[in-house]
Amino acid sequence: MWTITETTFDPAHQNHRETIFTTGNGYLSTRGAFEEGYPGEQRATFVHGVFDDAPIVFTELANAPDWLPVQVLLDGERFNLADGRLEAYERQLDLSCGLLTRRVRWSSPQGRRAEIVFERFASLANPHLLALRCVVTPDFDGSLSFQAGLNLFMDNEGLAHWRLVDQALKNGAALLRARTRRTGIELALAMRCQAGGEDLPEFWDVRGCPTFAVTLPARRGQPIELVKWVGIATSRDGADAPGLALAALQEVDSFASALERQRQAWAQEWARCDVVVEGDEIAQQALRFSLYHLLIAAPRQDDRVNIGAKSLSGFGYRGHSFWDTETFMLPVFIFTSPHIARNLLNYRYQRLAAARARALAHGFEGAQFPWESADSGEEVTPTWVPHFSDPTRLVRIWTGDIEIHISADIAYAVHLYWKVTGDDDWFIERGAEIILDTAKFFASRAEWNPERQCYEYRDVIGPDEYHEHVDNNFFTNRMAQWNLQTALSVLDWLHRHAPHQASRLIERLDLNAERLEKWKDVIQRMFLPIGDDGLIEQFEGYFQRRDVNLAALEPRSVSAQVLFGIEGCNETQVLKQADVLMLLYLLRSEYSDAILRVNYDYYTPRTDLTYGSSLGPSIQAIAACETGKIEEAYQHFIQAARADLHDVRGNAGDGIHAASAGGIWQATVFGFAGLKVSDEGWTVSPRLPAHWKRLAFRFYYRGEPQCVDLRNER
Ligand code: IFM
Repeated sequence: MWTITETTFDPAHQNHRETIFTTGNGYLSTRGAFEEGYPGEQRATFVHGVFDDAPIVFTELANAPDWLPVQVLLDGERFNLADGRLEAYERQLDLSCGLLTRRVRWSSPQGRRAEIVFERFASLANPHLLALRCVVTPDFDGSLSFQAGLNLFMDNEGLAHWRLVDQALKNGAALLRARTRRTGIELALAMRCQAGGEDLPEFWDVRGCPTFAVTLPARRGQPIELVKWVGIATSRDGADAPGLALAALQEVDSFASALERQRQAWAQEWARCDVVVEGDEIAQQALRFSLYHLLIAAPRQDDRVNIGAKSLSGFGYRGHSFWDTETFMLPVFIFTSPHIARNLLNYRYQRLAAARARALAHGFEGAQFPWESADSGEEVTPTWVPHFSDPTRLVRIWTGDIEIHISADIAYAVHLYWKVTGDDDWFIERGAEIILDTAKFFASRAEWNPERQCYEYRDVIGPDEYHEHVDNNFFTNRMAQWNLQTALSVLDWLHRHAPHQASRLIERLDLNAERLEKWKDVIQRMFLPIGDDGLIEQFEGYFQRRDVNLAALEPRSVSAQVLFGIEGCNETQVLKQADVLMLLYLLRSEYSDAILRVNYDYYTPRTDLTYGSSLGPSIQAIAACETGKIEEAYQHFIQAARADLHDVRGNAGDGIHAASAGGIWQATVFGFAGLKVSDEGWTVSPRLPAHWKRLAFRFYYRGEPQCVDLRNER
């Protein structure tokens, strides 16, 4: 199951499908909009790192000048699906090689018929190259025209980010240069088009929209092919962006050979990452679809960028990154593509200075990473946004102020990368500093409660964002404690294995004896109560909140927060996503099976799994596996699998839920296969759903490729 196929075109779902059919190569992604355009489309290409200032959200990925436009005219009648008659339609994304194909049979309003096939891909072999082919087989004798162009005039839902620098014809290629209005990033597109093996003869120097055109005789049943090549580069890639864009066009020969290179490049990706499930086509498709979307968003050549919560596939969250990367996506890369994981962690390392400035601005020490991060590493969470059901009201967003667990989540990811890859050099040079400086932050952020004689974190938001301004969120307290404990053992390790770096970091971060004593004290006296029965209260006072029977509210199609309102939901025990269970998953070896079971049983019926956060179901699936509830785990897994393919929350048009994509892989590998790693090696404890016949996957452990192939014995 390597394809996603659509056999009818329904304009009501076009934005969702644009997300699903996104193509990309880790440098950029282009949504699955039609080459010729369609009313209501959300046409977009996003290039990693190309941010520009925007009101309310501070900064956003700027929708790049469009490389897609192709107009086809049958005897002068412009092909488009809003006109004429659509006689046959199929769109297919080949996940094995990132090729998007659309095949239509169309009859114009005047009755001219043709089969039109579009194919396009973003080259993985050369990230600066984009390829598009259009083959038209007319059912009439007459003329056929192609107009293939570039379009500067793209915007982000009304906000224009681009100024024209210039455009020109250079050695047969059309060159368009643009610059973002506030950040001054230059982007260059170079285009070359051929029909029937010849360059298109006409060049229309339309301002902002350079276009090549040709009109050819059309003969019934004789296919005519247009190939459009676009080179793309930005000033982030080097001083001469136009030169780089033009250079990408030098290497092209035929569409077929470029596609062959594309297949080879993708084959290498899949050789590392593929997961095989036999006996369950839905699971198989969901896994490959998720991996495909992670792979097209994964920066291979650039360690100055992160992956946004919606990857590069939509306008949602404006390209900002959250803990979604480190906690949900990064494990996939750590295990299958360590070079990509390292790039993503370098992004955080390079933003330590901004994280330090942020801690200082809040009156703390160390490094406090922002809840939402973009280019500079400063906090870019919007402070106020329009209310989801009444846009005339504003809602205060508190996550950027108080969802502090992200700093520990990043430290956790650094540690996981080190543990799994054994990359001591990177850890000594960079990773250790992240763990030490986030620990420093958590020690200074901890508040001493003299009555209880313990340390606390007051006024925070945990992973469950239905509850704001809570005290002693267990997840936050325990992850902060873990961060401090890990920092001490890292220091100890550095003293033994890299004494020079240990001294450097001690000096640079001022890790004097008094400070380290304080760390030990915070660790020892952190407020972390667990009930006699093993039940953990998510935060202080949670059990006093109104209990709601979520099951009794079915059937429903909106989240509990929409049902009860923001304040109303805050007063209930309903969770948006795993919180205590998330912690028990991350620190699994430190809590007993009995503790996991009692908390799973308590929190699962109170979690808004279908309509709450898309981050929820995959973690719930892993927790269910760990408690031996395999069929229940499978139901959670399927909920995650449906998130984007079936647009369960109705917002997939905003972009892929990239954390859920990572969670699906984790649920399979850590949940159903039960993969666990330690310093001694790795083990699996398979607990496959009854109908799965086989589960096989690969990963790297300490630089060596490993292979797991499980057959269901049941
Ligand atoms: O990071 C998540 C958060 O956990 C839930 N709200 C959406 C964010 C972005 O996906």
